[in-house]
Amino acid sequence: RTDVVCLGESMVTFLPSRAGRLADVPSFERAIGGAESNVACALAGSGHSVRWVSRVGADGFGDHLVEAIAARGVDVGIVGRDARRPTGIYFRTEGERPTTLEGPDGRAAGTEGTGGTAPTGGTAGTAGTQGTAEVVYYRAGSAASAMSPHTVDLAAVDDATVLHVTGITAALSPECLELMRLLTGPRADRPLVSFDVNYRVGLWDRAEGDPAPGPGVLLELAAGCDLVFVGEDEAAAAWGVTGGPPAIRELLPGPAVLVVKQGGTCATAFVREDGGHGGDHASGHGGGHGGAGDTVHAVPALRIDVADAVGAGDGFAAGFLSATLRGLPVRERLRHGHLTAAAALTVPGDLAEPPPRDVADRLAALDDEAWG
Ligand code: KDG
Repeated sequence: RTDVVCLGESMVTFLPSRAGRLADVPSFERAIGGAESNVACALAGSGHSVRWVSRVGADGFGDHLVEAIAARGVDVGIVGRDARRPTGIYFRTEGERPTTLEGPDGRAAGTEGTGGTAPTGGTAGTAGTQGTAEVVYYRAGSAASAMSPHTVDLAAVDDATVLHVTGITAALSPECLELMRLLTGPRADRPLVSFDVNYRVGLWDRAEGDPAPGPGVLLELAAGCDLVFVGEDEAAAAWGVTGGPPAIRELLPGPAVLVVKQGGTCATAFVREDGGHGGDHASGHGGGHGGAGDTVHAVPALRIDVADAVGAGDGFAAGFLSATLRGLPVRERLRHGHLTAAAALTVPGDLAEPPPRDVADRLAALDDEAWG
């Protein structure tokens, strides 16, 4: 049994050689992206057995993704190849850097916290300090968008302690949404299902009158999962919920564990006390008490200079999942989330080696004062 199966689309990513409009960037560097494979690579780097489940085209970009993800120690044995559909790709731009070194709130420009959501399609970094990044996808009709209950081997998906999926997949095609409904729905002997909402605005833009579901469907999918990650900002954008983490918990009471990432400030975990997956009881550690039988744990974000904000949310999920698999207390899970996110924030591109386990354990065990 594999520790974690991560299912989702990966793409060859093109990172700009300089800041500015897509129209003005003269060249790009090839990298790889894909929220779920980012989580898979970070978990493999932390010593877990991980399988990536996806589809790519029978093309050179597909070869590159499979080879690069396998080189990170992830099992790619059941990734499907599609001779008729291409591998998805996408281009990123970078906002112009500000000329002053201070952001509007007095913080150093380009500083971000680890509790944020990878802002694909949004603003990278502290508001007003990094400019707006653009994300241009070429993924409609991709090989991965043909994932469905018929093209994915459910037995291989369920042969894991944890299945990690994200809301991106739900937006790719009606077949992908059908698959997500199956994976997040009730079935015998399913793994613990972890879901990162990953609301990507550009994937949900619909023409007026389009009968396809909007981001509200992400709430329906999240409700069926055991562990859910969501940014406070994306919950507001996707579902219109304001009022902070308690209001989000009220909207999503089902998951045994709900982690709300609050931009640069904090991450808050709501853990149901009724013996659902992932509680803290064995360790004797506890946090404050929320409503409806929850224990609430909040851990401040780390403030660091950002090289590239994309991938930080995936790092957070990987760190939290790794610590969950190891049975660490909830506070430590949040700290491992922040530490792995911090590693992703310090390198260009999505992928960063997570901190070695012994180092991360030492940092996570520092006293509250060190953690702000
Ligand atoms: O979380 C990072 C991902 O957003 C990025 O790698 C691209 O998977 C991606 C997507 O669909 O936006």
